[in-house]
This record gives sequence, structure tokens and C-alpha cells, in this order.
Amino acid sequence: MPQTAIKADTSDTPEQLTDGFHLVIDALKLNGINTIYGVPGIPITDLGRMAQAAGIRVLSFRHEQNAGYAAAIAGFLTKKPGVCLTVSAPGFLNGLTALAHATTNCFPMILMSGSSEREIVDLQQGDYEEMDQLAIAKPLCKAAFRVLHAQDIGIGLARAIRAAVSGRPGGVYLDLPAKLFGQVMDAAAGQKSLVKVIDPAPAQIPAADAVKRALDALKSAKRPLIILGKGAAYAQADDAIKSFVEKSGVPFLPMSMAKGLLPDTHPQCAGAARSTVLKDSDVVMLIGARLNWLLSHGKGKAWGDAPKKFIQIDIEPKEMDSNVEIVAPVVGDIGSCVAALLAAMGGNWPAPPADWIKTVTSKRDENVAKMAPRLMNNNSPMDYHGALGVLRTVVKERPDAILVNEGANTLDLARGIIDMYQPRKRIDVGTWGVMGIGMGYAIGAAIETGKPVLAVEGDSAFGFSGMEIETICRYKLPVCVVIFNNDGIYRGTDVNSAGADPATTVFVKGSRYDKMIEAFGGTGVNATSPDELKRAVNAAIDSGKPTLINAVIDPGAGSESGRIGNLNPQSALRKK
Ligand SMILES: Cc1ncc(C[n+]2csc(CCOP(=O)(O)OP(=O)(O)O)c2C)c(N)n1
Ligand SMILES: [Mg+2]
Repeated sequence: MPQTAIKADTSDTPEQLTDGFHLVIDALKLNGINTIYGVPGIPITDLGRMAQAAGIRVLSFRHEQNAGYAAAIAGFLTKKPGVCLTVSAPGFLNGLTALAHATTNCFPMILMSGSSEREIVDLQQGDYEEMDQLAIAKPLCKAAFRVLHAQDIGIGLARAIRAAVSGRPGGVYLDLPAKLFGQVMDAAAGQKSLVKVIDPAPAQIPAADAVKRALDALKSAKRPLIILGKGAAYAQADDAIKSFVEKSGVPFLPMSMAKGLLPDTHPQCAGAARSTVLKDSDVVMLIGARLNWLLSHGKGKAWGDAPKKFIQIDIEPKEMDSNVEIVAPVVGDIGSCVAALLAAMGGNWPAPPADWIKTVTSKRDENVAKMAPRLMNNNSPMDYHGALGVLRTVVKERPDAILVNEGANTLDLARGIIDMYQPRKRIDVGTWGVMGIGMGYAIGAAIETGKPVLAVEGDSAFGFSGMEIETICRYKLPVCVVIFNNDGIYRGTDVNSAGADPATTVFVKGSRYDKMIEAFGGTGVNATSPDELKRAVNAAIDSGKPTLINAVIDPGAGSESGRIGNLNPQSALRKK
């Protein structure tokens, strides 16, 4: 139903009118966008109210950054742009980090922000929350648009949706000046001005010769490897990807958010033999994974001395040769590319050389066996392995739960230890290794999927979005937050030898984060052993009630920067 209003009647025939508020809402609904994540205030408070009244789910957060992260992950999980709604200048800036994050991670998202009066902003006359938001957003997102007239709202939103989801997805900024909302126009004309976007992310079919070149390269390999990235998870081409990997017989390595596309326990999974496969493989096929820092740029020590050939499947042609030569670029959307590869493989694809499979499998089994006893300890205070050992079992028993994960040691160790069994169930810090996605992701995932969410959070990581536990309680979301509380960043044991202030990486010792959620009516638990932790997490997920578990971790257990300490610059002058 279009949202219309009847103007106070001065003539005999009342004119049906609509306005900017209603057109924005109608345009969203017309395009199947039924959820908005945001923070209210001038000039968008009424927009949120009216959207809620019109049946859109409007989730009000405590900080725009978290609303933005919720929208970003909604985009990843659904392939529809997640929408974040913010107020002018400061609210917009708070949301902007998430928009840049969405762009970097290739998640479709639209940041819709109210803004102040153009005439005053452009003359820099000091308007309320004055800022040239469009100019500031532009370099940080995939596209940025401003709508000045009510009759352009339909086109403006259509452009934003297309820009967000077509090609390589990303973040889009849509600037909505305050004056726009109150602009009135004829309701029928308004309705006609709306655009339902047809085929917003058209299939991009790869060229047949590119597909053949890729398969020839893969077939020629003595030690082939497939790397699955989060682009492959985003594509929702799960069956095709599984069939392709299985038909090829090639060992696969899932990047963090691609875990579960095929189960981590799959016989071809090389996750536990990562360093071996990177070093010793001779042909590497990347599917929706980029050769950025997370893969050591495809060169250097991690990749060993053996010559490598890279095959890359990606929707973005500019991705090819970004770090090293790509001998077989396949450009297209992942679903179409994998379908084409499968079709062109034929019925008798040769299995990879048996000695390579044996090398990978025995390395993997050896590493898994080495880890196993460490995961079974019941130490108190806990170490990471004891705590993660029980969470690994919880996820195994509840494979459809969504795992949110951030921190340093808490992230790196959980990624390695917790096996995933289904696609798009692990969501984490992504390309930037950013702290702060935790509660936004948890809320977005709970809303979009209706599944239980388990958020495994470093105590520092949690602090970036911790206030949103009120939001989780307010909306009664099935979220269980487990805080790995080691009293600080990386470790809780640093000492400042030069003065009375605490060291820069430590927090209040023995903090009880579980008490925080009790302030909002949620369940708080202090867990000091793996047994207690397991009981508490199972009870939380069974209850479906907001729960925060303070998992007491040995403050000395972590290491500097987790697994990426090598990225820290070193001072030659520093006194030891
Ligand atoms: C936005 C942002 N700010 C700062 C950092 C730097 N940083 C990386 S990990 C981390 C916190 C690590 O501590 P914690 O979450 O407690 O995990 P732990 O290693 O202690 O398990 C910080 C602050 C970052 N990655 N992102
Ligand atoms: Mg910590």
C-alpha cells in the first residue's frame, strides 16, 4: 500500500498527496528492503517511526557504528543491501567506518543519512550538524548519491541498490537532506516515480576460453590447491562449489569466512595443513579470495620457493595480477563461473596425484592429533585451548548457530580450533582485522537469519560495541556472548615500569562483564572452567535468551597480536 496523506481540503476534490518520508519508505518496501538499522535524531526520527508503522523492522542501536556493522553483515548474509540510517554529521561519521568496512569486504550496504541544509552547508554558514557528507563519503565507498527532490527518491534508491549489489558488491552512500523529507507531491505521480530494480545483480558469465584455460592449468598440476574466500560464501552457490571441489579431488583451504562452505571435517579440507599447502602447492585456484595480506600477497616465505601458478575466479577484472601474475583469470560471478567450470570438466576428471593427497592428509592428521589433548584440558583459570575446546563441541552439536568472532588470540585460535559445518555461519573481523564488529554482527545475524548466535569475543574487542547488549536485551535476541577475559589486549600481564598508570594493554583485573547484561535483564554467568563454560553456553542457546558469559582466561595465556605479531614494526632503539 502506498503511504499517502490527504491534504487539508480547500477545494471540492481532495488531492492525494505523498511526501519525501513516505516515498523513501515506499521505495524501500518496493525493493524488498524490510529492515533498517540505525540511530534516531534530527532529521530522520520521524522516518524511523513511519517506517516502523509501515511494517519495516527498524532496529535502534546505541551507536551508529554498530548499526552499520549490522547492516554490512546483513548484506553479506542475504545478498541484499543492508540499510543503515543515521543523523547528520556526527551520526553519519559514526556510520561511515562500517560503510568503508562493507566496501573493503565487498558486502552490499547502503548508508542512508540525513543531512543539513545544502544552502547553508555549501556556504559554510554554520548549520546544525553542518558537513558536506557526500564529499566525505565518496572516497570511502563504492558509490555516493544525493537526492534533492522528492520525485527523484525512487531513482536515487534504485541507483544505490544497483551500485551496492552488482559486480563486486560494496557500500553505497545515499545523502538525504532534511528538506527532502517534507517535500510534498501528488501521490499518484510519486508512486509512478518509484523504481523496482529488475535483476539488480545480473549474472556475469565467464568466457569459455577463460574457463578452459583455468581447467587446463588445474589439470596440469602435480600439487593443486583450491582456496575458497568469503566471495565464494557470499555467492550462495554452495552446491555447485561443493560439487566442483569434490569432483576435482583437490585439497581446499577455506579463508576465515568461507569456513563451512564444505565442512572443516571434509576429507579434502587442508585447513590444518595450511603452511604445507601454501608452501608446496604448484597450482593454486582462488575462488572469491583475494591475494591480499591475509594470503601474504601470494609470495614470500609463506609460499615457499617452488614456482606457482595462480588461477583466479573473481567478479572484478581489476583483481587479476593485483599482487602476482594470474596465469588463468576467470572473470564472472562465482555462481556462473563455478557452474561453467563444472560443466566443462566432463565426466572423467583425473584425481590429483596420490602422493600429494597423502602428503596433505598426513600433515593435517598429524596437526589435528597434536592439538587434540590441549583442547581437552579443564584448567581453571582457563587457557584458550581449554575454553575453545568446549566451544568447538558446542558448535559441532549446533551446526546451524552463527558464530561471531573477534579479538586477537581469541580470534586466531578460535578460527583454527572451531570447525564449521555449514556455509555463512562464521562471521568475523574480515579484511581489515577490525575490532568492533561483534555486537553489530550478532544483532544483524540474529535478525536476518532467526538462528541462535554465539559471539566469541576478546575482552578488548567486546569493549568496542559492548553497549549494544542493551539492544540485544531490548529486542530479546537469541545471542550468547562469551567474553574471553584475559584482563587485556593480547595479555593482561603487562606492567608500566615508568609510572603509576597501568600499562597500555591491560584493563581492570578480574572484571565481571557478566554483571553488565544483568543491568538490562539479561542472564550473566561467570565461568571459571571449561566445564562451567560449556554448561553455560548450552543453557544460553537452549533458552534463546540474551546471555553474557564472562569466561575467565589466564591473563598470561595470549601472545602479542595473536598470530600476526610479525606485522609489528620494531624499534632498533628500544631499551629491552
Ligand atoms: C578498530 C580497531 N582498533 C584497534 C585494533 C588493534 N587491535 C587488534 S586486536 C585488539 C584487541 C585484542 O585484545 P582482545 O580482544 O582482548 O583479544 P585477546 O588477544 O586478548 O584474546 C586490538 C585493540 C583493531 N584491530 N581495530
Ligand atoms: Mg583480551
